[in-house]
Amino acid sequence: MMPLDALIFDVDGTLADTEEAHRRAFNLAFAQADLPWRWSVEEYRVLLDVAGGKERIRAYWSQLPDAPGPEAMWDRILTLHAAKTALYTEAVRSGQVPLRPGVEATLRSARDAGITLAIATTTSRVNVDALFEGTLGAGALGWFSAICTAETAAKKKPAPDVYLAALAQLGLPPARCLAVEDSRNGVLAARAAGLEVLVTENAYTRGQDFSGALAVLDDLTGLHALPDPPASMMGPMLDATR
Ligand code: XBP
Ligand code: MG
Repeated sequence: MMPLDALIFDVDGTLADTEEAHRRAFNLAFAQADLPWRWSVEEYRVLLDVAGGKERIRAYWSQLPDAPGPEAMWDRILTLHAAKTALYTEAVRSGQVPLRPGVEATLRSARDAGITLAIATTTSRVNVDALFEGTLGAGALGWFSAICTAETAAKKKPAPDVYLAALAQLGLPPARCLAVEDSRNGVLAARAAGLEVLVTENAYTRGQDFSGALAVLDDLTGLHALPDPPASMMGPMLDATR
């Protein structure tokens, strides 16, 4: 394995356990729109197979008996999703969702070791900004040399587009980068972009098929127990955290 030049992080479920906040925001937006839709945790776990909040609403609505045609849906979906995003950003900006264990230490040790940081997420940019405002502060967004979001790449994970966009912005080959993900969709997207992937699973993704990942950890506090690779890839930053 080549030495590491960059770490490319997924956001939802990886930097922070945000999907519960997303689920609550979806349900609140449905209630405010007088829709009887309420996504349970178990229902949302299945719906998370569809990347992208707008696409997720469409996938759910389409299977209801009274669903209109796709064209008639889209404007209503955009309105619902905008309301959901406002509710979600308010929650995470207020600090309701902390970073996952080991994330801040990993970001800081990567910076200390001179490793470039990037983000490749399916979520909306405004959600990324709100998460940082509610955790490390908006200034920490400056730690990332590329922040690629739903607005960067139309085709969402498991398509590789958002990772390809991050690699292009970094001007780095995939062989010198490592993706950090939480879901099968994310592993498939990163692998399709030629990247090796480290998985930190969570309550929503535990048990998914992470075939193709270099290692599956509970969280980033487990970096020091990494098998090789990616341990040798991450050597400089692991030393920085010792
Ligand atoms: C996870 C997603 C997003 C979020 C909801 O993104 O698939 O759709 O669930 O956010 P990732 P939006 O794991 O790639 O960070 O409603 O803004 O899509
Ligand atoms: Mg994710």
